[in-house]
Amino acid sequence: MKFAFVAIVGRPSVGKSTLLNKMCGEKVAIVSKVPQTTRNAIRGIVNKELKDLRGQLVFIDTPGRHSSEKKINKKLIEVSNRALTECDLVLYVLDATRSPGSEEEEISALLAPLAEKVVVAVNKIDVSNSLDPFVSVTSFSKNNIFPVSAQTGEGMDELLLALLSLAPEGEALYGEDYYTDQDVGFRIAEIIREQAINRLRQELPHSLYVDIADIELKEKDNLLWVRAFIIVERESQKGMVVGKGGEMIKAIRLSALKELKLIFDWKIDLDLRVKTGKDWRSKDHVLKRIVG
Ligand SMILES: Nc1nc2c(ncn2[C@@H]2O[C@H](COP(=O)(O)OP(=O)(O)OP(=O)(O)O)[C@@H](O)[C@H]2O)c(=O)[nH]1
Ligand SMILES: [Mg+2]
Repeated sequence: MKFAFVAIVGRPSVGKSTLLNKMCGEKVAIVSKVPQTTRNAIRGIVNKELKDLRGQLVFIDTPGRHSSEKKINKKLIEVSNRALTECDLVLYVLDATRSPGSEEEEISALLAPLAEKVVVAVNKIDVSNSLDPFVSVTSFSKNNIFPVSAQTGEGMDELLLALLSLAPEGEALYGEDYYTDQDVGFRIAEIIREQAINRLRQELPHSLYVDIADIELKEKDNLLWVRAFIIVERESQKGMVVGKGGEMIKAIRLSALKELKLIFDWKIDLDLRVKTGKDWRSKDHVLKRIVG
């Protein structure tokens, strides 16, 4: 039996969270076109038997690495760094549709000392399948670079087999029926954030977070009652999230409910509102609570 913690690292938007969801076969992490969607170390658990190898891989999805002096970016990089120090293996994800620039060279250099425990996935080969630029930018051997598509699932078994082969012997940490360790409130907040990000433009996706103010399970009705707030940085942004005649917040609420229905068996009653948390992205006490 094999067991490993595997940190998934890479630039923003390369498809780390999509890949995690594909490997888990469940929606564990939210996904969007907007860079820096993931803000937390999110665990996804995969039990797998391939060839003569059987094991449990506990993946840790991380925020995309992007150097910037902004307080929130520094926090996000810290989450990625912590996962790198705590893991047994690293899954380094690159994007086949974007030429590797200086940021990629930086990440490659950071991972070079860990080379023995790194497996490289070049993702989005459903769009572009030329691996050559990546072989030259990374110092990793070609045998350890796997072309994959998190969208179609191509290359998944080869990638998982490579990870299982490198994983140390060990016992499973989670029972067979677990695929994540996130609590219900966090998952609901993330789904609401995903639906908001996917509808809003410009700075707004980066300017918001979701706070679950109240949550109550009414067991006899099989009903989960939730009150949540979308929190924006400035008073002037509230109107854009609410939309004309409340259309935007209504659309976010309905699509979040639709997604939540796929995940949970309860009926969900969602009271969703918007409020301002002035300049929250530069406040340590807020970042401490929501990034990590
Ligand atoms: N065509 C294609 N698109 C993909 C694939 N994997 C991910 N995407 C898209 O790439 C975008 C970013 O995906 P995410 O999974 O959120 O990327 P991420 O690396 O987790 O991004 P951060 O959390 O911001 O670091 C989304 O629009 C995905 O639908 C793939 O294999 N093929
Ligand atoms: Mg992500």
